[in-house]
Amino acid sequence: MFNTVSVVGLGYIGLPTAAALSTKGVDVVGVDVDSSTVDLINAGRAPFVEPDLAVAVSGAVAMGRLRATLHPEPAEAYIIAVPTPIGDGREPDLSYVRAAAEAVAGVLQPGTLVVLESTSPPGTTVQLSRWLAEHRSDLTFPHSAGNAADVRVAHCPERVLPGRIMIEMVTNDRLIGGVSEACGTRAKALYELFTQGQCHVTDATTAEMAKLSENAFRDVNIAFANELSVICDQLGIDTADVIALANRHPRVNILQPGPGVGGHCIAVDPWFIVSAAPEQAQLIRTARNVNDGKPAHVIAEVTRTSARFRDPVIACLGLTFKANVDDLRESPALQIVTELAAGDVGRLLVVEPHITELPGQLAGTGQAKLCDMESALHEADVIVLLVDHDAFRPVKRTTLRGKVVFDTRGLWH
Ligand code: SAJ
Repeated sequence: MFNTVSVVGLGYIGLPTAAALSTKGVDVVGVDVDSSTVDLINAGRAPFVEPDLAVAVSGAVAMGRLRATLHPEPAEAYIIAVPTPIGDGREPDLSYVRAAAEAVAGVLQPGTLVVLESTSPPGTTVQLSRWLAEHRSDLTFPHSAGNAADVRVAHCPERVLPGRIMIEMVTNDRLIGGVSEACGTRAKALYELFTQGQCHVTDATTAEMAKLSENAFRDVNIAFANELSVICDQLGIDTADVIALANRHPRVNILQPGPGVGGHCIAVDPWFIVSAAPEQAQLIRTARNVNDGKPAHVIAEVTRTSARFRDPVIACLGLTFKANVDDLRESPALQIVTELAAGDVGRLLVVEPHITELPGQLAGTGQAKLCDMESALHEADVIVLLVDHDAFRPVKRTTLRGKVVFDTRGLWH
């Protein structure tokens, strides 16, 4: 039913989607503005680490089912998976979606489907239809022509968890939001090619809001755990004990506190809701602020304790935004270590098994060095566990004896 599909934006979502589609007998043309990404993919390599992705990409390219280009070519369907960041004022920045719309508009034909996968504020998919229409007065679009439109436009928000993308890409249910009913039906047919989960069809704006609600739900629940941890620190009570015991109730399931919430999704998407309904989004805004405030709490505690030592050595375990990934984007751990370095709090020994060199912002301070776990734990006066990597789990309790330990994740509890 679809012979050629184009995926616009070959990042954490677009490339795995392109690889998944190419296993279903579809010819996939990936489009990206970054020529080094395009070259790498055409050489059969993935530009970032995600379990099972490298083998999927090399297989798809070797079979001739996947290739990458800088400019869109005619296809039966386009999947747009570009970033939707927030600007300085925490307003959604839709410039990448608009640029993608402008890039594909010129190659649209009657019958083409355009799907927006990027997490987007309510109304963006309808706006995408308008942006496409601005460039093609010869075609009709669903925001004005409904089911009769030449071009079909839908939203199908990505829902995969980094670290499990290749599995969840296939097994998760999908939300399909059509700008018209016909758009929803067509988009469902595309996703049913490679999805084993159910495809739930609704309108575009409901699908946008449902996706944002998923991430806001998680953010609010993590904020609850983070606020509890700050309260327990203040009262001298062990947070991990409190949560473990409270979770023995059949209807209580408190998430894990941490050094803050990172990544490019949960720390960003709730702001789209706040920006769409600033008066009403009280709890969602507060949760964001609670989670954004957590790194400062960790920094203050570590700074206060380290001041008790002469020339303190501080082991910082983990830099990534969450466990078992190599992704440093919006990482609270990186923010904490960078600020400890800038504040000259002590000599910092950074243990991060998923990277090979310190990021520039940290290396530049001269206060931190990348270190293996054994020597960092041996030398340290203060140990700050920031990421719950599996590699940190088997630390012997005797190694920690006599040191001040901040286990922000409750990993060693
Ligand atoms: N975190 C905690 N405590 C917890 C769980 C997470 O502090 O109990 C922290 C993590 O360490 C990390 C941040 O929250 O810093 C976010 O991590 P995550 O694993 O909860 O989520 P993401 O950002 O990797 O992926 C989320 C997922 N959304 C939901 O689970 C509702 C994923 O399914 C989405 O596809 C993704 O956002 C996205 O792209 O929107």
